[in-house]
Amino acid sequence: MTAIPVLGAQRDTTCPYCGVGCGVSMHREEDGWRATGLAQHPANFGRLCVKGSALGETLGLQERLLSPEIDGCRVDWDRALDTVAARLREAMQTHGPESVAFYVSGQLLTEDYYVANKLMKGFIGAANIDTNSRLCMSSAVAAHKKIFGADAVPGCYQDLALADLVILTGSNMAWTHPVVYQRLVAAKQARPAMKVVVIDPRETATCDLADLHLPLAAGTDGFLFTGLLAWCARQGLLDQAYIDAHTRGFAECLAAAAQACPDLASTAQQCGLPLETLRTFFAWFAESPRTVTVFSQGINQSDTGVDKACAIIHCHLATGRIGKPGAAPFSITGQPNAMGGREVGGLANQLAAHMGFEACARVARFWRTDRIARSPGFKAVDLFRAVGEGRIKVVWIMATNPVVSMPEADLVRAALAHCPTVIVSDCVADTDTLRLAHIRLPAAAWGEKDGTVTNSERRISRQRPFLPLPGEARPDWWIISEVARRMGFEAAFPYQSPAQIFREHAALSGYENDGRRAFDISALAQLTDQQYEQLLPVQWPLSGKGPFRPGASGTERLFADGHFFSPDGRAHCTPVTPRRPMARTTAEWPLLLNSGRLRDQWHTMTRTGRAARLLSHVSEPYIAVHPADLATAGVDDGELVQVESPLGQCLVAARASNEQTPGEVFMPIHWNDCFASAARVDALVAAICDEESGQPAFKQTPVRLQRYAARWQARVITAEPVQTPDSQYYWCRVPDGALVRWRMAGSRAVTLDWLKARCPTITDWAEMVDAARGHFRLLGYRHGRPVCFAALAPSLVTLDEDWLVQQLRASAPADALQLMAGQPGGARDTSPVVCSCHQVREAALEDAVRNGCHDVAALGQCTRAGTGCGSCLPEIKTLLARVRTGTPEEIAQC
Ligand SMILES: Nc1nc2c(c(=O)[nH]1)N[C@H]1C(S)=C(S)[C@@H](COP(=O)(O)OP(=O)(O)OC[C@H]3O[C@@H](n4cnc5c(=O)[nH]c(N)nc54)[C@H](O)[C@@H]3O)O[C@H]1N2
Ligand SMILES: Nc1nc2c(c(=O)[nH]1)N[C@H]1C(S)=C(S)[C@@H](COP(=O)(O)OP(=O)(O)OC[C@H]3O[C@@H](n4cnc5c(=O)[nH]c(N)nc54)[C@H](O)[C@@H]3O)O[C@H]1N2
Ligand code: SF4
Ligand SMILES: [Mo]
Repeated sequence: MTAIPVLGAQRDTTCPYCGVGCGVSMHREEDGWRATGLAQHPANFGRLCVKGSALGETLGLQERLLSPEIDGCRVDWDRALDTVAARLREAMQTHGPESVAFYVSGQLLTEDYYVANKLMKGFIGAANIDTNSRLCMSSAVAAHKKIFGADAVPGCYQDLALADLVILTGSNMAWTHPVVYQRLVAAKQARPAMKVVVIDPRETATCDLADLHLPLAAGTDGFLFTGLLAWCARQGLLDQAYIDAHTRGFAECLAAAAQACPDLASTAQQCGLPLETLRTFFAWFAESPRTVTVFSQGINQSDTGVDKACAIIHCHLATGRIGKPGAAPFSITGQPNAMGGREVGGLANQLAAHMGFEACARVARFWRTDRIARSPGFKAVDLFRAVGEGRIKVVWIMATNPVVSMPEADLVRAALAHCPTVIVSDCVADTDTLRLAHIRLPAAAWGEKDGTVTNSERRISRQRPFLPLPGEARPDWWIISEVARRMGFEAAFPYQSPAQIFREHAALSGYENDGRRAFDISALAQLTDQQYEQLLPVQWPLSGKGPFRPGASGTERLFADGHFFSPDGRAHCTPVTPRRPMARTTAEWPLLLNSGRLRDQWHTMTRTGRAARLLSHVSEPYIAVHPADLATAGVDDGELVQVESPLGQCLVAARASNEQTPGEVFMPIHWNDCFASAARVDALVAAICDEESGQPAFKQTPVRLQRYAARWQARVITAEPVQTPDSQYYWCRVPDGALVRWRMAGSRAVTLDWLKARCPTITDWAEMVDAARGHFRLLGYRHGRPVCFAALAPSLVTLDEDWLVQQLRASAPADALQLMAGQPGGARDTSPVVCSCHQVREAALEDAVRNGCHDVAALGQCTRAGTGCGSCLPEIKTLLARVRTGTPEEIAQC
C-alpha cells in the first residue's frame, strides 16, 4: 500500500456511515490506520460495528478521484471552477434560475450543506436543491412538522434502554444501526423483563432480540398503528388529561381511526396477522407507559409514509408517551448527516435553519440578499424528471449516486445522458453517476474532511481530519464557495474555514428566534476556532442565552413540558385513513419486491466495496425468495434469475430463504454497474411517491422471476485488468486486495479464446481441457508467475477461492496442476463467513456447537466468532438455535 502522509498518530472523529454517529478514535499503526470506538462518546461509549471497525481498510488512494476533469481531460481547479460558474450563470441568464439544480446528500458535512443551500436558495434564487434525504427521511420530516410544528426527534438513545417496551418497525436495526442495537441488547440483558417487538414482513437479524415478531403484510403498518389507537380508546387507555392539555384535532383523528379500524379482527385481517399476535402486542403496549417506537425505512419508504409516521406518533400522544424518559416515537436517521441536512434546509421544500418559505424575508435579511427563492423547488423524483424533460440545463450532484439509488434509475440515467451539463463532486473515480458527468470535481473524503454532523438523537459531533488532502481533492464547502465567488457572490461566500461557516449557521438558527423555532444552536455561534476544533458532542437545541460553556451537552429530550412548536404550542393530530400500498401484484407480476441493506455494505459500495473483509459476508448480488416461490418458478437455490418489473431488469443469483413470506422477495440495494452486470435494484422500482413528502415507495415493487438458462459459468481470479463481458452476459466482481474475483455466466456458448480475451494483458496461458464434459481451466502467466486463474464449466464449479487467492499472492505458489484443480489437497472450510472480524465460517461454528459449545460465550471462546464488533451475534444465535434444535440426522447433515 502507498504510504499515506499523516497529520498525527491519533485523532478523534465521527464515523462516516450510519446515523448512530459513533465517536471513532483513529490510530496510526505500522501498516495503516486502525479505528477503535471512542469510549467517552455518548452515542457509542466505545463500541463500533463491523463497518466502523473496518474504516482503516477503506482509506487508500487507489480508485480515488484526485484531480478535476472536464469532458474526460484533467484540468486545473481554476479552469474547472470557472467553467462550473460560467455554465450556471449562462443557464440562469438564458433560461432563468429554475434551469439549474443541485442534488445533494446526507453524507455532506453540515458546513458543506449550508453553503450549497445558501448558494442555491439565497443567490441563484431558485429552490431546486434537493437531497437523497428525500429518499430516506422526508416522510418522517413531514410528519414531525405537521404534528410537532418542527422537524424534531423527541427522544434520545438512552430512552431505548429506559423503556419497558421497544417497538422496532420497518427497521433492521441489528444491521443498519448496529451500535444502538447493541445498546438495546445490553439493556435487555440487564433488565430481561423489558420487551422488544419487531414489525417487519421479513424475519430479519433484528428478530433475534424480539419477544414478538409481527410479520405483517407489506405496507400495512398504517392499519396496525391506527388500529392500536382505536383499540386504546375502546379499552379506556387514553391519557385524556394529556390530550386535552397538549393536543389539537385529536377527536377527529380518533374518529377516523375508529372508522378505519372498528375492531381487532378487521385490523388483524388487514395486516395479515393472527388475532392472538395482535392482542399480545396491543396488551404489551397497554401495560408499558415507557414505550419507544423506533421507525425507519419500512415506514418512510412508502406511498403513505407520512400517514404511517403520523399514526405512530398519535399512539404516543394519545397515551402521553412522549417527552419522558423511556417514552418516545423515534424516527432513526440513516445517513451520518441526514439530520444536519434537514437543519440547514437541504430539502427543496425547506428554506434554511428549519424555516420554510414563509420566512424568506427574514433569511434574506440575514444573508443580505435580494435574490432569495420564494417557493419550494423540485423534490428528487421531479427534479430528475425535469432534467429528463430538458427543463434543467445544469445539474450539480454532490456526495450521492442517483443512477443507482433513485427509483426509475434507468430513466434517471437517460435524463442525465441528455442533460447539457452534469457536474458531479465525488471522492472516487468511478461510479455509475460519474460516468455521465461532463465535469468531475474531486472531493475530500472522510479522514480528510473537517466539519460537523448531527446524528439521530440530535447530537452534533465533529468529523476531524487525520490525513492531508490528497492530490487536488478539496472539501465540498471550498468547492461550492469558490464557484459562488466566481458567480459574483464574493461578499456572501468569504469562507476560509468550516468553523466560520458553522458559526454563521448557528447564528442563523438563533436569528429572530424567540423560542418558537426548535432548531436553535445559537449558543455555538460564538465558538472560537479552537473551541470549534475541540467541540464535544452536543445535542440541540442549545440556545444562545448566556455564555457558551465548553462541555455543555445540550438537550436530551424534547417536549417534556408538553409544549410543541406549532403556533398554539400544541401537537396537531391529523386524521389518518390507512390504505394498502398502491403497487399490487398481478398474475403477470406475481411477487412483491422489497429492498434494503446488508450488514457489511454501505449503499452503493464506493467505500465498503473496497474492503475484502466486508465483502466476505455477502460477495454477490442476490434475490431472497421463499423456497415455495422458487419451486413455482422452477429455479434451484443459487441459480441465476432474471428479475423483471415493467420498468427494467436485473440478473442475480436466487437465494432460497425461509425468512421471506411467500409471495414477497428481497434484494439488497448495494450492487451497481461498477460491481455487477445488472443488479441495480432501482432499475426495477417505479417512482410511486407519498404525495405529501415525495418519498418513493422503495419497499413494494411487483416483479416476476425467470430462470436464466446459463449454458456456462466461469470464475476468474486475477489482479490483471479484465475486460468485462458485454450486456448479454452475467458478471460480478469481488475486489480482494489487489486481486479481483470474478464470476461470469452466459446463455450463449463461448470459446476458451473468448475467456482469454477477458484478460488482454496476459499472453502466456496454460490450459487444461475436458472437452467431453465442457470443463476448462486456465492459468495465465507473467514472467513465469501465475497471475490469473480461470475455470469455465457448464455449471458453477466448486473451488477454494480463498486458497487460490493466497496462492496467486504467495512468493512460492503451488504447482500448476494443483492450481488448476482449484483447491489444495486436504479439505478446507469454504462455507460462508459469519464473523467478518475474525473470518469465522459457518461450518466451523457448526462443528463447535456439535462439539459442545452451547452458547454464544462458549462459541466465542472456542472460535473467537462474535468477540470483535459483535455485529454477527444475531446470526450466531440463529445458527446455534438451528444446529441445537435439529434432529441428529439434520445435525449430521449440517
Ligand atoms: N449496513 C448498513 N447500515 C446502514 C446503511 C447501509 O447502507 N448499510 N444505510 C443507512 C441508511 S441511509 C438508512 S436510511 C438506514 C435504513 O435502515 P433500515 O430502515 O433499518 O434498513 P432497510 O434495510 O432499508 O429497511 C428496514 C426494514 O424494513 C422492512 N420493511 C419493508 N417493508 C415493510 C413494511 O411494509 N412494514 C414494516 N414494518 N417493515 C417493512 C424491510 O424488510 C427491512 O428489514 O440504514 C443506515 N444504516
Ligand atoms: N430500492 C431502494 N433504493 C434506495 C433505498 C432503499 O432502501 N431501497 N434507500 C434510499 C436511501 S435511504 C438512501 S440514503 C440512498 C443512498 O444512496 P446514495 O446516496 O446514492 O449512495 P452512496 O453510495 O452513499 O453515495 C454517496 C456517494 O458520495 C460519495 N461521497 C462520499 N463522501 C463524500 C463527500 O464527502 N463528498 C462528496 N462530494 N462525495 C462523497 C461516495 O463515493 C458515493 O459515490 O439510497 C436510496 N435508495
Ligand atoms: S453503528 Fe457502525 S456504521 Fe453506524 S456510526 Fe457506529 S460504527 Fe459507524
Ligand atoms: Mo438513507
